[in-house]
Formats: sequence, C-alpha cells, structure tokens
Amino acid sequence: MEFVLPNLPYPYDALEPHIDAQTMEIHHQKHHGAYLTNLKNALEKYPDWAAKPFQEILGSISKLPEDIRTAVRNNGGGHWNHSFFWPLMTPKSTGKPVGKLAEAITKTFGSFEAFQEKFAAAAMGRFGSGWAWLIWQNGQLVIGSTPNQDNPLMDISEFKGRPILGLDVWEHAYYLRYQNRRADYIKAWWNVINWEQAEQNFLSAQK
Ligand code: MN3
Repeated sequence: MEFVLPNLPYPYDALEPHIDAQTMEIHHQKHHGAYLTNLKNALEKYPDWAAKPFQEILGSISKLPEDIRTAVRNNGGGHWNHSFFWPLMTPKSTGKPVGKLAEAITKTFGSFEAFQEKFAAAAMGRFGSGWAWLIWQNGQLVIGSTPNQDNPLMDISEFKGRPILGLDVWEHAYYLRYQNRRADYIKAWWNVINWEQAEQNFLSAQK
C-alpha cells in the first residue's frame, strides 16, 4: 500500500443492498482519492519523508515537519484506513469469523455475538467521525476506536496496535442509504465482512 489509489476487489454495486453502489463509488473515487492527492501534495516538499515506507511515516507523525504534520495525519490516515477497509468487505462473506481469528474471538469475548455487541458499541460510541477497530495489542485482541482519520499505527494515537478489522463510521460511509442511522449501517456491515482477509490480518499482526 504505497501512494496509489487501489482498485476495489469487487464492482461498486457488489455490496448491495447493504452498502449502495453510489456510496461506494463516491467514497472510493472522491473521498479516498482526495486523501491520496492531499497526502502526496503534503509529502512533495519533503522527499526524504516521501521515500520512507508508508507505515514508518504513520508511526512517526509526531516527528514530521510541523507544516505538514496535520495534513499527513489526516490524509495519510485517510489513505491507509481506506486501503485497509476495501478488501475487508466482500459480496461473498462467510458471515462469521474463520480460522485462528474465530478461535481467538470466542476465547477473548466469549462468543461471536458478544464480540459483535462490543464492536458495535465502540462504533456507536465514537462521537462524530472516526473508525472502530479490532486490533492486536500486547498479545491480545482489543476493541476500540479512533477519531477522524487517526489509526492504531500512529505514534500519536491513544489507541495503538496492529489492525485486524476496521469500520469507517464517517457519515460519508453511510449517509446516502442510512441517513443518520449509524446503527443500521453497522448491522448491515456484518453481512459484507471479508473474514478471510481479517484472518490474514490477524496472522500477520502476530508476526
Ligand atoms: Mn471514509
């Protein structure tokens, strides 16, 4: 994931009726596209920073030159978060976690249903815009959220770890179909999660 807009691994209408085609197209092309453009513009002035691996930049937000720090935090976060988010959805969801992650979720939260409740509460509890996350933190699964486009890889984040699952709860992610009903969007999202991707994220988080 470097500085390019990734193609979606499915057509814009593939997640209907849970997530509508118009939302997916605007979200991917306009929102994600703008984060990427703004990120590249910010880094242009600092080729030494631009040459670093993207994750290293996110892990060093506090060390960035001050004049681009906020721009990279917001737009770099936007680019990373959305690039992580798209493959976490699929029209062919298994509906439930698979593999080692399935075992770890049951072990940690008691059941998949208990996990869903806790994750949805984190997503509902994020005031304004942000993301809900399942992360690997100090050898365990932890649920939490970040504001705006912050993410758990950032040194400045209060919620740090290796992301396994992430849910965009910005209004731009759901407003066209669900208006103010974030809870309905979260409920619908369970139908389109790519648990095989989440399992891969889990396995690589432990390395
Ligand atoms: Mn978004």
